[in-house]
Amino acid sequence: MPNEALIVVDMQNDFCEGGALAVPGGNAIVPRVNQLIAQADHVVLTQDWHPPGHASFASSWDGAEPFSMRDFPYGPQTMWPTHCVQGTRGAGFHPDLEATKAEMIVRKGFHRGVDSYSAFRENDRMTRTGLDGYLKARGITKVVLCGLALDFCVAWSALDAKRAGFDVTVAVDATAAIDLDGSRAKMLHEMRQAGVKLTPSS
Ligand code: VGL
Ligand code: ZN
Repeated sequence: MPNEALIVVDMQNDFCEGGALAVPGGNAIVPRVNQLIAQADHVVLTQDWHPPGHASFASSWDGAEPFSMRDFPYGPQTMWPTHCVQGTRGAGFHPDLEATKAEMIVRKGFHRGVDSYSAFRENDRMTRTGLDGYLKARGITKVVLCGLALDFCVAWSALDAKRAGFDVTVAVDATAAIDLDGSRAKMLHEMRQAGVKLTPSS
């Protein structure tokens, strides 16, 4: 459909097996993601793109453990292993991802002190990436999301897309989850509550 865009979230080496923040099942979804790309009229890719020493890295703080929580000026923030550093191989797209057709690549997480799970709004919930305006300027009313990780960047992007007024579907079979402290079930529930469509439906 011409008014529909596929948003492929963070299909990067560091989020796949062998990467710094590997999501179990990340490599396995690439063929399914490529199928969705082949069927789509418009494709947007997102790319997690952190400067060295980013505030979301446990390594940026004395004594912070990866996967622990830390209070940030904007609220609680998970401490992640160092990942997707700008210009590194880990920040690159999965080598088998069919990226050629992408019309737009949204980079996020480049402000040193603010993380950005969502492709629309950074974790301070204030700073906007511009994707909302870009899609609307192009007449897009419906978005389909896939990629990594289901319970962080895909879910936050889907919820923000819904808040921004788009018709939103998540292709769950083309995602994989980190599942930190039950985050997979929690975010699936939040998405359903918000009116995000989940396919294949269960
Ligand atoms: C992501 C944690 C940190 C994601 C990005 O793509 O889901 N998760 N940065
Ligand atoms: Zn990140």
